[in-house]
Amino acid sequence: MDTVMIKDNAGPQTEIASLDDLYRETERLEVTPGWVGRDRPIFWKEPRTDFVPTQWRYRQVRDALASAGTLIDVALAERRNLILRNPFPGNNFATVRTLVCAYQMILPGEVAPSHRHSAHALRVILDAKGSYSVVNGEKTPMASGDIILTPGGHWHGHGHEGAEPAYWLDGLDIPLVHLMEPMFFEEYPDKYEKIASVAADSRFRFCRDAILAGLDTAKSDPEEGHGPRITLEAPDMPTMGLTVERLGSGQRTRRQRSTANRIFVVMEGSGETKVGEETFAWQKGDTVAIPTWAPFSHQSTSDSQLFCMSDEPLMRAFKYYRSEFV
Ligand code: GTQ
Ligand code: FE2
Repeated sequence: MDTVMIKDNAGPQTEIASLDDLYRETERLEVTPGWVGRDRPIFWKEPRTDFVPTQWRYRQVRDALASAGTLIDVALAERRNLILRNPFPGNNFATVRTLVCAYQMILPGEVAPSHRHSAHALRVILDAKGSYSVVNGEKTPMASGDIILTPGGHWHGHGHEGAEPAYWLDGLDIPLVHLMEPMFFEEYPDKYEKIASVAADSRFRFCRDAILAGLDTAKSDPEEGHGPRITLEAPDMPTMGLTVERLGSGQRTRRQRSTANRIFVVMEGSGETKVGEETFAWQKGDTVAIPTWAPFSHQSTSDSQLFCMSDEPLMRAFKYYRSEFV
């Protein structure tokens, strides 16, 4: 075997006469041979993930949040939320690879302090009357069936002028921000942002009636991959694809898989979702996480609306998107 001499200004010449020498040298140089086997390989044949298909039941989490009401003060905690942590060992908080969800509750009379962060956020309002969000100074109602957007970098806080605790589901792209590392977070200087305007008709709010009206004229999918479906356009938060689909009682969708990571939230109705080998029976407010490439299909048992948030737009933009019926 030929001997290669490496000139190193910082030290003596190193002679590499054997593979052992070579590996000692690659370690010293902070490079790693691309040809060696490793515990976590660099390539694999098709998408695989540590994330597991998981369901969370709104009723159960809501009861826990109700108990948290007297124990946690939002003025101190900032948000009274319970995060839907995907239950695989070592996972910190993510729900799927790029997205995280949490159920949140605010009590009548409370105001949750304003802040802003790089992560884009949205809320699917489950049970709320009289609560509101303030997004960049604009106060907008958060009522049952609404979907509220908080694009990254926008100040936002929440308040409640109603009589009953208000519940919703938050969805954010924090795991993606952690991956790419552009995180900024700032508390509002005076804690509570002044309300500059009040708008029921806000670009940050898809109100329940508008969503239902959109679904009334939505076309059904000839391939039966989904029910009649609308896309919620959110150009300020391009990391997330947002849709709402309607499933009439007894309607099924075809079993499919895609590279996108998806989270379904039951806005209305009941039914079940098969993911891989598992079947999750759901009702209003429940959440189902579908990691990349897991085959899934829905079947409703009453008229239902399913909200879906996914990283499909990212997958498409990067030319990573693939899907098939299985
Ligand atoms: O309401 O601003 O569930 O910043 C997680 C992070 C909610 C919020 C969450 C947040 C919020
Ligand atoms: Fe936030």
